[in-house]
Amino acid sequence: MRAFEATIAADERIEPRDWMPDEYRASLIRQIAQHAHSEIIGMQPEANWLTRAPSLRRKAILLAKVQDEAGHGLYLYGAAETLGVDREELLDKLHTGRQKYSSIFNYPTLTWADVGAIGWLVDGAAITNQVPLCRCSYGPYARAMVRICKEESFHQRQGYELLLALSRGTEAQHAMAQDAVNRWWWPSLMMFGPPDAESPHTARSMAWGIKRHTNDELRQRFVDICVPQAESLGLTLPDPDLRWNEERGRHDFGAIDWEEFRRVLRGRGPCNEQRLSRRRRAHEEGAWVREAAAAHAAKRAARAAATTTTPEATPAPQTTGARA
Ligand code: FAQ
Repeated sequence: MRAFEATIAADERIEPRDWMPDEYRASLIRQIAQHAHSEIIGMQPEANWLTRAPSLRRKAILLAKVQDEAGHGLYLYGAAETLGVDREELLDKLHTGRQKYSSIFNYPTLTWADVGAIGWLVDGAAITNQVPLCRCSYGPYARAMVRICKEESFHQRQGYELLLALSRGTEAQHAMAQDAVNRWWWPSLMMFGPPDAESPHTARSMAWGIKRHTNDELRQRFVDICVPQAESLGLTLPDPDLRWNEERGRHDFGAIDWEEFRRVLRGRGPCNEQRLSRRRRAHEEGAWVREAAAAHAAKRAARAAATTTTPEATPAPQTTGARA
């Protein structure tokens, strides 16, 4: 216990073999699993546009992004496994609704501009939230986040660039970009989680160095980053109360509809059912791949064991007979 507290106080990393309080382990498993689930469920809204990307270049970029998200899921499940849980068990909890994934992925992608809005706003919010997680007190999670954040920043830039092209395009394209931003803005602000006063985990996660900032602090940071970016894009953010507050040196913004957030978390968002049923189906349809990979690994292991023979079993070199 003392070694754990000293490591946290010195802002050093806890590693898998170190002793840690049960609640610390459980809270990390909860957060990392939710994060991993978000990455793999988060592939669905954008994958919806893979076959309809407007050019080969856009399709290649989007394919790379969606594949990155699968990779992020894998790093994160790997990080969770270092805490002693099994990946199959985590997936089962996702499929049976016992573990959450981010609310944001329960909204539909109605037009091509949504791909840009997801990149700019959703990946932008993800980076704002995740850069501080690179300093998380749990080593494997912190290290996974470094690589994930590098890839997320490419994702964010592709979204911004896509929206800029639409915004500077025809009137219809500009309107499509604006409509996408109007629909994704408020759900993106909800990604940061409930207000601090209603966040049961923040205080303890901050004391343990898992989280470095509160939900409201990060949400505010995100709003301040987005306002000048929206101006450069030539798009407006759908909030009549959004204005610079000279005294605070930050932007004030309107009230978030927390009832909508709670509804989505209860499974009643526009796409909750579709997202989970597709995920379950993909898991079932992928069973043969997992079985084949396991059979292949077992065959290789058996072959390796057969060729690694003990010295006693090795036939003695022949000393008689013709010599070359
Ligand atoms: N959606 O006490 P807090 C991505 C839950 S980025 C659903 O504040 P905490 C990249 C929370 O789990 C998205 N549930 O909790 C990408 C808790 O539930 P529980 C994923 C939410 O942990 C981009 C309860 O509410 N990012 O995928 C949400 O201190 C584009 C109370 O909340 C991460 O997961 C929500 N928005 O703070 C992929 C980042 N917010 O467990 C594809 C890592 C809260 O008590 C395309 N996670 N809840 O039943 C975190 O930083 C934190 O876990 C927070 C929540 C900030 C999400």
